[in-house]
Amino acid sequence: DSSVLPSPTLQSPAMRRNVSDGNLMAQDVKEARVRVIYTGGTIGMMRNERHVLAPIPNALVRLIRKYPNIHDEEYAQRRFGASASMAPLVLPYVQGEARRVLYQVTEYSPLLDSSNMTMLDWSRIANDIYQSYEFFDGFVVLHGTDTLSYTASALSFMLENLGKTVIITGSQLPIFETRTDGKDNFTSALIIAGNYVIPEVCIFFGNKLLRGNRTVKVSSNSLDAFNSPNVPPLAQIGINVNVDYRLIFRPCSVERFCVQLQLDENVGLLRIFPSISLSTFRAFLAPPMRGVVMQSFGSGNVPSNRKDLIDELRAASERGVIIINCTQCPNGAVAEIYDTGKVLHDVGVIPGYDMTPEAALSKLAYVIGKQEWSLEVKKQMMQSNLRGELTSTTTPKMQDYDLVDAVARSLHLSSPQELDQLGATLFPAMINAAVVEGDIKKINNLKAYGADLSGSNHDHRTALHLACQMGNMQIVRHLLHNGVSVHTRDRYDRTPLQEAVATDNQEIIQLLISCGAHLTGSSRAVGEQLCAAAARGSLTRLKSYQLAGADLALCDPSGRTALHVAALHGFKELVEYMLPYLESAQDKDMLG
Ligand code: ASN
Repeated sequence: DSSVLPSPTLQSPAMRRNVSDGNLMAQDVKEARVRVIYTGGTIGMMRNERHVLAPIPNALVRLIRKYPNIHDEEYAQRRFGASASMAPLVLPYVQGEARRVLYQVTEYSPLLDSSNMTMLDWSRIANDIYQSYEFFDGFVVLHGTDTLSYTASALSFMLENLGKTVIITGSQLPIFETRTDGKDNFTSALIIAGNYVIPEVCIFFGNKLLRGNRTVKVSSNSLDAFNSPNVPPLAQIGINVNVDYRLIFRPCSVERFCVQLQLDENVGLLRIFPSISLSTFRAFLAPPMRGVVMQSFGSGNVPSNRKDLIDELRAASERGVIIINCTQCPNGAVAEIYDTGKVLHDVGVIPGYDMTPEAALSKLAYVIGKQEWSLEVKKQMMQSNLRGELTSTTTPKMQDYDLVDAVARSLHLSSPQELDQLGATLFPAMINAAVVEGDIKKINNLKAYGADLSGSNHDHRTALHLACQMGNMQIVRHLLHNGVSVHTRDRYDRTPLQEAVATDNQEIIQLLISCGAHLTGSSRAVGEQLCAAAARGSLTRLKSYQLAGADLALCDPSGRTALHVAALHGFKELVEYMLPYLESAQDKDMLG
């Protein structure tokens, strides 16, 4: 009955808020739902009879249930009663966060050391996220560290128009050991996935949240195993969680979340070295190869005096092989500043700018896998910034914080923290004022001054909540095109979609739905709203809910449908409208 709604076991109870001081008490906190996909990796390994680490099936969840820092059994008992052993796990409430995180672990079989993972495993993860997307606020993938950057990069492309937080993490030491980084990485990933809308595939490791497709594994033994050499962390975890919202890459098209599962495996990484033989080079580029990441020296240079190699590159490119030039340097980008690099352009090699080899390789597999794109479009896409994976020379620079700087000067503020705080206070208020006035020009000016249009106010409400409430279609569309999330829930758990339903603005409802918005909360709560609308005789509201994806057959907590209520009050028009829907729902029930 609840195809668009989270499963009933995961519903949040009615909110009781401590209004007097604005602080949330632990028992008043709302809930967020996170799905954990556990694929394997050291985090869940133990030493086997050969004294080496290997994954142990069915052990992780059993351990977590006994670990009070990762699972609050008392809350689970209170919340889910006797069936608590089958119920979701509960992260104890973390002071300062808006929501308590409930999480459900899906364990893959077999659990894999990530060195054994293939592109099929990436597709399985992507598909599992896709299938359960509307039931959860965010996703955490537990994964081995060895190929984690490849998986994160691939998922960033495969998950198209992603609107929710996806975090991949793992550890260097098993979570079962006394000294482990697994516990911190896992709990921090859960907290962020449940509390922050960061619509990217990220890696959490060593107290940092990094953009997945910018990462590389840099150490086989440090607990700080990942680095993002060309982009700063999206968030840093110290005593507090500090998210740098200006860095977040947001999808800016009005399209629903979807996945591309098709990847082309005929791709490869070719690392150039002095005196590389022609036969090796030729063998590598030979069919069925369709896409190659060539890792060149320094800022994109190859031995330009090796005519034999250059001719091979030209021939491969003419055969339709897409060749991307990336640097072997851990840091920096390719640029045509030497003769030894310029030659590549002339034979059809495409600049990969500052992409990591992991990102470039998985992007090739994704782009070549797109049946609907021509070779020309594929080449164009490889040079375009699709998910924040590259900085091209044409990426415009933002006027950073000019306005805030001016106000800060007059207030004698100067430290970076004070400036950030001022920006976080000033901008949401000014954007809200512009939304109320319906002034797109002002919104654009604020953006040019460095305002984050996705920013939220003290009640966690974004400009999109307000624009939906005001019913201004033009502003709603503008905000969506600027990447403002349809999934942010405010302090009272309301989404922009609920604002649009509450004002019966059906055009806006439709637009939000086409951008991936969906109803949240329990089916019973929606059933209650439908019954309330029926009791008022409001056919418009019923239609608004239906447009937003609600099933008119949903019941309120006493088991009544809106049809019962409309009949009771004698609202003939409503009964006539609902009958066909409820009859067909009943037919389906009987068949099922
Ligand atoms: N070999 C392990 C893996 O990638 C390494 C780890 O998780 N730390 O699965």
